[in-house]
Amino acid sequence: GPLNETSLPLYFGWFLFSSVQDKVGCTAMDFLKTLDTLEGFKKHITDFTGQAEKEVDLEQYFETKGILHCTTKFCDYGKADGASEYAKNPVIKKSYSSVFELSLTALFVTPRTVGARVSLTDEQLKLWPADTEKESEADVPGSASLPVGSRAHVTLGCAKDVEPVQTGLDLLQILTLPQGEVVEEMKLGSLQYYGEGRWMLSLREPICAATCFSSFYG
Ligand code: 2AM
Repeated sequence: GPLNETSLPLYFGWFLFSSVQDKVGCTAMDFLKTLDTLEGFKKHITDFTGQAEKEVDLEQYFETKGILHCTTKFCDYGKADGASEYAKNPVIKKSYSSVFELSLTALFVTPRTVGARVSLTDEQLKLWPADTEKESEADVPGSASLPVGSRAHVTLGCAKDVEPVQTGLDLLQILTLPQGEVVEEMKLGSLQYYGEGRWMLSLREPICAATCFSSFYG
């Protein structure tokens, strides 16, 4: 009935503990601060500015939005396909409000978004809707062939007028491309360029992020 429908959240996901949010936020800011000073990045500056001589301050370029989290299921208050099935799934109910340690294995940047890639364990994949990557095929051709869970990420920031849903699509796009060119070995890991302003830093030491599986109503 209508009551049931209104009780569905905007989305389910893993919410980073506040201490972890600070840590991840700082790591991302340090990365952006360094990235825009690298010669290898400046060489491709037109990807971001459209003009060769212009500089970009990546820390200013991206806006941060709300509490850091990894969305598992976007429900749109019940309007999204499969929302109520997901919410009713016993595995979801059982895991609700439990603590999970997510492994953040890479940071990525595009002219639209900045995010962290999340590598899910088999246990965590049980909370991940199995058709996510297949349903992304229309937006990002090639997604359907990627392993389940490939879209898992934490949005760290979006460029002006860009919605956070873009972050997962940007990640999927990078993952469908051939290995990027290694441009720099940074303290945090190796930095690869994938063309068209797409950068990915594979972290030497993944960030272990304590989270709570829950939902957001807004
Ligand atoms: P995100 O997971 O990339 O951050 C509220 O908008 C949250 O739901 C955001 O976290 C956002 O993106 C996610 N979201 C919005 N629309 C979505 C969609 N169509 N599919 C998956 N996630 C979506």
